Amino acid sequence: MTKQKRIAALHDISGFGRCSLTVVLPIISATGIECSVVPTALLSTHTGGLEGFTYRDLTDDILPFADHWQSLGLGFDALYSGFLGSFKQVEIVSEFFDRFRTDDNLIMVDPVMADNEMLYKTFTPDFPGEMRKLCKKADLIVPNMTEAALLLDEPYKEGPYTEELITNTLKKLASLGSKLVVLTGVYFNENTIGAAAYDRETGQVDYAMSTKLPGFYPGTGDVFGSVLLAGLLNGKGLEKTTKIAVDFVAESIRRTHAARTDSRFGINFEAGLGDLAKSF
Ligand code: PXL
Repeated sequence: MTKQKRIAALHDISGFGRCSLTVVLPIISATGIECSVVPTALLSTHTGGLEGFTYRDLTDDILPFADHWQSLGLGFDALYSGFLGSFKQVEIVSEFFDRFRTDDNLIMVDPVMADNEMLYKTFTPDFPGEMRKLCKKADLIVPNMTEAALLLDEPYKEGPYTEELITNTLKKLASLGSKLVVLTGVYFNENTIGAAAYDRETGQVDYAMSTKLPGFYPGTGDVFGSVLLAGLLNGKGLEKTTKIAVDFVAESIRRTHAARTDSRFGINFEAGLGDLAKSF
């Protein structure tokens, strides 16, 4: 019998708007992996264009979760962090990683803080420096192009990009500390967009592209990251998994676009879960 894999996901719960744990949990479960959650904050909606959201910080609950889980002897095949609300929270998540890191588990940090050249509303300009420290502890980081610029303390560059620029960016990001980097929002022309994956040990760079559709949808990074991590834990390999994740996001955007849903409500990933489950 194969061992049941288990991920600990440290993200907020945004009650409405399809991002963070309302996306991570169903996707990871659909791929046959157990998903334990450490909610970092509780919001009524995400912060991307929906006004008047409530926000309850849950930082003080994180280490008590860790204490209890350690007392139960729990272990995780991967630790996956996303939206973190404050400097203190980043420090505590860093301690959580120290407590649950083993020789063979995978730590994935999605440095959620910005998109489209802008920091999300709840962050101050010094936050990227703190996130950079957390990235050092990761085996894999998954920034978008805006987050990459912030992590590298460089000005954001408009696309279309060249392969040379993307390869240099991947290498600089890997020098922050992680062995693997998957960069999203990569495009070489106006018709396609996707991700670039880099393995520092082999030096290999792989691209996965899909047709570009207009519009901006919150939560796509969380959908992408969840499929990516589930694929890696299911032994698909970095290149193939990046392609699966890019295609899954593209198909979800296509569905949402066709239905003309309010883009702030997130992407329709639900209709793709059945096929995703079968492909794993
Ligand atoms: O998907 C990223 C995300 C997660 N959590 C919250 C957010 C966002 C992006 O806007 O606001 C609360």
